[in-house]
Amino acid sequence: MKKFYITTPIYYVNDIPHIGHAYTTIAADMIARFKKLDGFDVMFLTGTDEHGQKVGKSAEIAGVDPQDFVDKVSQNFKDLMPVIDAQYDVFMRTTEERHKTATQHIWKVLEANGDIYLDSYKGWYSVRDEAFYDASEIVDGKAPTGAPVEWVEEESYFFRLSKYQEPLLDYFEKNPGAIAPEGRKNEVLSFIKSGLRDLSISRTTFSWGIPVPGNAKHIMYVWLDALTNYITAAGYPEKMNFWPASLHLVGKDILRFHCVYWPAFLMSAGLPLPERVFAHGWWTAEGEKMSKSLGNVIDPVKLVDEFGADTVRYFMMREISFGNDGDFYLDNLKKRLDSDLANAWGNLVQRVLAFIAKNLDGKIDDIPQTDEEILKLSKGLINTLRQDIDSQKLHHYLEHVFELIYAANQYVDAQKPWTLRREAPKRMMEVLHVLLTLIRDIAIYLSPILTRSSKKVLEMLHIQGTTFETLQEPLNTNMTITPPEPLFQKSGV
Ligand code: ME8
Repeated sequence: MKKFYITTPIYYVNDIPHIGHAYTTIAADMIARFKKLDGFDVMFLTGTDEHGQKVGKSAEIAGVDPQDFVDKVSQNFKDLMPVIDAQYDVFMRTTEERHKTATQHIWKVLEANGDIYLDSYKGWYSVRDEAFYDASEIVDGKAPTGAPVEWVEEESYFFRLSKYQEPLLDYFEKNPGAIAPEGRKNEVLSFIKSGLRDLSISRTTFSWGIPVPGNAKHIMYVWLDALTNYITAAGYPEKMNFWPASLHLVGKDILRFHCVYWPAFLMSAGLPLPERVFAHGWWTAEGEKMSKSLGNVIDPVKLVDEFGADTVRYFMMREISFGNDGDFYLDNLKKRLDSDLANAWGNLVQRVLAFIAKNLDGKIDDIPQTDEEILKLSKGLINTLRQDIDSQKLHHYLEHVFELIYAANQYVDAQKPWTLRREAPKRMMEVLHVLLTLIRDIAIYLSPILTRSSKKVLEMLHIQGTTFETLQEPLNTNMTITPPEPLFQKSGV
């Protein structure tokens, strides 16, 4: 069985989860579910990043022991998963013992390869970004991200990042699909070309982290610790079952860490590089950057409470092109719910199933598959959708499925089963057979994103345990369709 390993970033436990965290997780979940239906052996990893100064400070402000603090906040992230219906395979916490072992191991390997040396660091550090910044990057006394920075002078271990400048450029030239979208790749390449300086990878002024092997005065840089989670989860330092990762999904804010530092660490450790890093865009809320101080942070739990997981998942993946930035307008979510989910998809299911339940006692004849154009369209769609998933064009995926939904609704309007019932009952049966097959196929195609309502539709058709192979099977007509409940409640705007 072909393997597919997909990851989200592991989220900082300095605060409760917000819609941005839900976003990456839903995207990864959609891809992981698709790959599972497509016959892959999938590992979907998510989790929490629990060390470092930022988390340590948050624990201090809360007046709680850091371990108790991270246990509590990490649980909030874990609890989010069933709410947004994200079916992860592994939830990694960087305070787990196996992760400490893996991180100390990789440190020793980098050291043995001559890539770590002791010196002192003098420069800017941003706790919010957990990043070192070069003086040339500081704008108006702030990091390029707008985060505050502080001056740091301390003894520090360094990683010979400069040594990997050419190998990285060479690698990305030979592997053009390794960073996407293209614009992000160009950003990474120009950052590397501007000259890589050795990277400080330990701190001595706080203690919340993994100690450097052999010199416990030093705590490992939180990004070396965090990035290593991707291989800890795969079994490192033992034999790894799932490595290299097929896809690291990240936000555009953490490109440098994933596309410069991480591949350089892996090269030094003699490990293969991830096949692809895809950086998606950033959500704002009704035109503003989401921030605690503005009080406009969107809580995914409240949103799901009000609209249901399917609507939130669908909206986030459909509303903006995956890779671009987007603005979260509640009105747009309501519009999508009403027009796409309720009026187009919900109505197709409703009108066809209700017709069969009401007029035919829920029974249709077992007639051979008819040779309708629309069925060919549906069967062929899987190839397009595979391409959409493999290029992370998640919005196109949904557009393509909805084109089929619109075509199916037009087919109902054109064939008029209610007229055929009187005039040509055999043809009516053919049409309904086609329509139920289409509804089954669409529900399967939508199941990576509309996880709950697709399951409901398949249950209405008495189908269980589908994969994409089901698409090629004839419809089972040995069942009774009962009057359907509406799939979606309109928002009422
Ligand atoms: O960076 N729009 O954790 P983090 C879209 N621990 N995505 C958003 C978002 C927004 N407004 N806000 C957050 C870290 N995200 C590190 C990662 S990985 C080895 C360590 C998502 O809690 C997006 O995926 O700050 C972003 O990259 C991530 O959350 C940052 O999460």
